[in-house]
Amino acid sequence: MDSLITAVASPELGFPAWLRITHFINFVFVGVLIRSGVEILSSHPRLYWRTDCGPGTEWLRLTKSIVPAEEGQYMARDDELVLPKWFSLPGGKKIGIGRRWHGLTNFAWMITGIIYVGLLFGTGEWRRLLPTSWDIFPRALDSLRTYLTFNLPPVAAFHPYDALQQLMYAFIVFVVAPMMILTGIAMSPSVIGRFPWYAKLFGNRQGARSLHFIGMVIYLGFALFHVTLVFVVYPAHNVTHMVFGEYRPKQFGAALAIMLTMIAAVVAFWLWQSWWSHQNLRRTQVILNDLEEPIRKLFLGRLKSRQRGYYKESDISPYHWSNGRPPTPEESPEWEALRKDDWRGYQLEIGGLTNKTVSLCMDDLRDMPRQEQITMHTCMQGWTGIAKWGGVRLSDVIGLVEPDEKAKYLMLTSFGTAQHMYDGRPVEPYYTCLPKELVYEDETILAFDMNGQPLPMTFGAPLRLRVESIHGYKMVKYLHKIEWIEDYHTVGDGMGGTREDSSLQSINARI
Ligand SMILES: Nc1nc2c(c(=O)[nH]1)N[C@H]1C(S)=C(S)[C@@H](COP(=O)(O)O)O[C@H]1N2
Ligand SMILES: [Mo]
Repeated sequence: MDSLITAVASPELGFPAWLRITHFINFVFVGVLIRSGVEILSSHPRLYWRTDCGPGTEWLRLTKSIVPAEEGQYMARDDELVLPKWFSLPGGKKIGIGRRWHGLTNFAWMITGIIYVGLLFGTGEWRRLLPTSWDIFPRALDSLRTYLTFNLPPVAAFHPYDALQQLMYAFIVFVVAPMMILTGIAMSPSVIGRFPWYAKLFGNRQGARSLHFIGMVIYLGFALFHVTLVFVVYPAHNVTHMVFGEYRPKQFGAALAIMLTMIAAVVAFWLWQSWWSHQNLRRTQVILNDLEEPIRKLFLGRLKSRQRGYYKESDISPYHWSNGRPPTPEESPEWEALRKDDWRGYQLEIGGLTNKTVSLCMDDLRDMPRQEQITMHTCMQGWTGIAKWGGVRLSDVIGLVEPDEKAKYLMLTSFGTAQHMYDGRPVEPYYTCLPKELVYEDETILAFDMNGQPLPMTFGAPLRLRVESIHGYKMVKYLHKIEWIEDYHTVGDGMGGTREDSSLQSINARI
């Protein structure tokens, strides 16, 4: 049998070093992607085909919690699951860190993939994966029948894989992997804010999110099947090929030991990532963020939302999720008093590093040129909702004052407070810092109307920020004041906003 295997092993379709190395790196990265992906999913453990994410419209619900039908009763934050640290990356409801691991690893994984596919075609090795004749299908069926009856196809059927495995590998490399990349891109509010049609390719953004999840399930199922086959079907052949690049039947034991050690090391690395992330969450946040920032700037930095005119009234979501409750009378007696008086005494303060300070009441704001836009809200936790927002352009409002040369960020502060603080200290007002390019986007507005009505309490009355090319956590509700500042490091905990300070998100909310 040994001689037979040697005779069959095709001369050019071997197991060259680049193939074995990229295969190994891919194994490491896919594990990281799945573990961090699970962390991301756990922050909104529901999957939909509809954009509005209404209660009961999930096709898959991974939590026992039931969402009440009435808007504003249940906050997205209440819905987050806490996963064990060994299970997800980093575990323990740290979605901000999970997202950064996912993004960074994804980038490295794609580069590995490009190198791998480039070399496949450059060396002629593509023939190991891509079938060259239709009879692959009947042959794969034959293989399947053989496996299902607990038999093995003859060694002669492997070139270097049998037809069934070849088809599966080709499917994973040329169908599932590209699908994961394409659906992953649709997760970015910058991409679908600029190109709303892109999400439509998958039905809508929730369709893309669901397909992304299904792709992960396929990956997991495939991994299980694939690993089983490696160890069940001519293991000596597979394992020595994977380790040494050639068939060395006498060294099967050594090859197996090397391989199992490497697998154990990878598993240890995965667990170490969770442990290291939790060691010092702030350090982890800063390091991962700094590593990812240039990539985000390069690919997403210039994308500005262009959703006006794309969505129609009929696209407006019948249900819209919320995050962040209105301030309680204890949190903000001021807001409470203004609300009782129907916002008559409300004054939006605009100042900071400026030539003067200006206050605007609701009537002043309503007298300014009005902008209306039907846009999709994407919360970084995963849900979306489409609504019609009416208000004034932020650039018009801050155009009333002249910022200093030093002013680089616009800080917007709420009457409401953070839902919790990172270190457990008493909750502070919710705030965010926006870099200039977001401040001056066409579709960045201060909204006082939602779906043709004055802004409801849950959604930020009397005034809230809308920046349509980024995630929802920067869109301050119950807006109190606006200030030009020099540097966001000097306010709050220095990370750029409440969600950045307390939930370890990144100030660049484009992905
Ligand atoms: N004041 C305040 N604004 C806030 C929040 C908050 O907790 N407090 N949550 C943010 C987050 S994470 C999201 S997704 C959106 C949700 O907006 P919605 O409740 O209007 O849907 O508000 C943002 N603005
Ligand atoms: Mo959010």
